[in-house]
Amino acid sequence: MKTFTFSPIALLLSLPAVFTMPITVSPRAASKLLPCSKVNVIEQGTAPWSLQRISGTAPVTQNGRPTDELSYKYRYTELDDGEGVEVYIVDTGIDTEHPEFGRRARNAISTFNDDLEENSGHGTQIAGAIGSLHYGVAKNVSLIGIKVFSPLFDSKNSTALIANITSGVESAILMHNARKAAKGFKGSIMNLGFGFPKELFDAAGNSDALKKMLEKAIQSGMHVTVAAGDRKRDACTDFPAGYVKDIPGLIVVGATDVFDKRLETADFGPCIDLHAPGGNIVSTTLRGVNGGVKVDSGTFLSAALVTGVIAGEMGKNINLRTDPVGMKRLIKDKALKGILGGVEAGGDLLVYTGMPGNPIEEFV
Ligand SMILES: *[C@@H]1O[C@H](CO)[C@@H](O)[C@H](O)[C@H]1NC(C)=O
Ligand SMILES: *[C@@H]1O[C@H](CO)[C@@H](O)[C@H](O)[C@H]1NC(C)=O
Ligand SMILES: CC(=O)N[C@H]1CO[C@H](CO)[C@@H](O)[C@@H]1O
Repeated sequence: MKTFTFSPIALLLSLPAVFTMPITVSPRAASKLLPCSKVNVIEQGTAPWSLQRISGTAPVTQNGRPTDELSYKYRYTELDDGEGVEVYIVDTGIDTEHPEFGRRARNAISTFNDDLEENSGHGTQIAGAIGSLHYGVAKNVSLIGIKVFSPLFDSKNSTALIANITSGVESAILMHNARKAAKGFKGSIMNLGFGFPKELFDAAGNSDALKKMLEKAIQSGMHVTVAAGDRKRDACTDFPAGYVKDIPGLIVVGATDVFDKRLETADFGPCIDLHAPGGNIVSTTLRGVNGGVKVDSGTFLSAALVTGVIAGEMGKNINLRTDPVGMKRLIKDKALKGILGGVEAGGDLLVYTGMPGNPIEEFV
């Protein structure tokens, strides 16, 4: 039997000792990836509550701790650190020099033809929740910024706004297709952490362009995660979330708080596939702002967590790497069922990495 050494990430984070426990992985993945049925479980004792919640079956016990304290426990394995998986973040770009990303982040394209610099922080928050060292689910993914929003440009022109998003999505598809034949390609995920009301698309006069492009993304074998929207209304009326009715391969993510209740500000309803933590989520932001750390709430953060979970699954389920529909089924099958509050209108599932049991909590 092969013995695993300490994961470099555990050293980087100065985590408690790595311990080994048997975990269940699908037999197909096991035969391909594992010399035996044991794999190291890494426990990060300095995690945000959101990472503890997605990697255990039990609700988070705060025991007096604030939600933004970094003392929760995240358990994962070397197989689900997302190594080699490429995540296209269609947003405001990424602060790629942020030390939380190591050398794993880059900005590929800006639809503004500018210097690619991230001027908002929003895209960096998303990138952090997906794959930063301390706040990220998949601590070894490749993060690729596709800049389609910028506070420096007029966003009131809906035609230009939709054109930019559509063009950014198209760029991601082209890059994904170009990478498909490359040696060691492990698959791609497109993260869409935004939602706009239908009226905006109507005003833009080309409401189907983005939808068609997203259909193409699914057909080309990209996994696509979508924020449900944060207008406190039916997610079917916000887009791209509402496209899930016509493009069932999209994964629409609602948001919950630390009590496993739907986040009050989040969209709801039958267009939600599943929920993930989205209230008071600690993540990265621009290095120049508050030391590069930000606590924030919204479905853009819950969708990012699901992106990270999918990246993890891609390490374990090789057969689903370019099968968005199959991956969506797996993610929904593994999710915790019937435990959420405030989700009567739909999506009573909480994303779960499948890590058995719960961390041992010791309070003094
Ligand atoms: C990511 O994976 C690469 C390749 O396996 C490895 O060399 C590197 O140490 C890993 N990085 C982290 C932060 O785990
Ligand atoms: C809005 O953007 C479109 C596409 O970039 C452009 O053709 C149009 O002139 C713009 N409209 C206004 C009012 O600036
Ligand atoms: C590719 C594309 O449509 N780019 C547009 C993005 O938005 C700005 C205005 O905010 C336009 O000037 C670009 O042409």
